[in-house]
Amino acid sequence: MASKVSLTQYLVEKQREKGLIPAELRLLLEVVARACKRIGIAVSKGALGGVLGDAGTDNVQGESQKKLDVIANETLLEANEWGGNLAAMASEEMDHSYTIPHRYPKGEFLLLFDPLDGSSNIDVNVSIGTIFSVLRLPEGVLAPTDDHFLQPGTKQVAAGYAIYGPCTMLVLTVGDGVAAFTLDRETGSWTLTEDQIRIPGQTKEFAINASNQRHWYPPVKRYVDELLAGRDGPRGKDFNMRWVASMVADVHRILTRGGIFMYPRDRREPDKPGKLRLMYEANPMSFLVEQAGGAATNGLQRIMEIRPSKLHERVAVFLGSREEVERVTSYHQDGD
Ligand code: AHM
Ligand code: MG
Repeated sequence: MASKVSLTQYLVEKQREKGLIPAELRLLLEVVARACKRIGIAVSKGALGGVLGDAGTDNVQGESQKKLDVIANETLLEANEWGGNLAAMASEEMDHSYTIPHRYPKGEFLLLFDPLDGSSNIDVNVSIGTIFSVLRLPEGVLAPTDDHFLQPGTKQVAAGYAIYGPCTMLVLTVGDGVAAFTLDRETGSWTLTEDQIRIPGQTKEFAINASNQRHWYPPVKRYVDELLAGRDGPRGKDFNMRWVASMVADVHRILTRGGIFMYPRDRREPDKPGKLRLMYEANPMSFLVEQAGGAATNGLQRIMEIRPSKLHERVAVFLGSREEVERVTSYHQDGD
């Protein structure tokens, strides 16, 4: 391989030499990457592009949408609907799945995305991103509906995210490890900058929104209290805390240098299983983290084995360095 490997070369190798992915999936991922490039350009224009601020609408979960939430959603839909490799798409920003219109050829894959993750950071110029996941349309299905998306994360054939930070990066798995590509803004191409990313098993860094502390259930409180006790506590070492409030940025840091990310369910809404969305956030991030040697649970079970019951299902999330995720999960054994 040439010294600089492009996204296309990387995917062609997975397709041709390793026989890991069909050509249709490669083409689909290239279109997703192209859409992310476009979203990244819109993000980087900021106030000059008129993309900041509220859109004046609410999404299906009653959250107010930012202009960029809407722009990113439309960019992904438009880029992907005519490619011929998809049967339908589902988005955090849409009530129901979007079936590929009849005027375009239909493929065998389903694409899910959180078009703009970290919306609260858009207007303050802090890293945000796009998260995506690819499933197969179940065999024999001619007209896909929301129900056909309700597959456990173990069925994902690809997942990844684009992060719009100081540089724009694409982090991807097709089930053969995790690779990171950096966008060369001058040539417009994605260049492989890290392959086979590994998350260290141990860490000294954790990420949680500590302002919710008073609402936490005992297992999470116990785990974080032990971290905060530092070298004099049961863990015998000092821990550092980081919370960007963009899952993409927090997970990117963990893939880069280790750590644990937590968004637990809490007492504010005892009937809700958490804040983050299983299909658009937790499953794709869990696939990446597991492929990098880490772990991801909801405190009770492996996230990727959860059988979703609805498209916009929420879930508690503990992911990152394996030993830490196993520890906090073990604290949940007697329930919370
Ligand atoms: P979003 O998809 O609407 O942006 O919400 C998800 C985000 C995550 O990126 C992040 O981890 C979390 O919400 C932050 O939540 P909080 O503001 O409660 O700290
Ligand atoms: Mg999100």
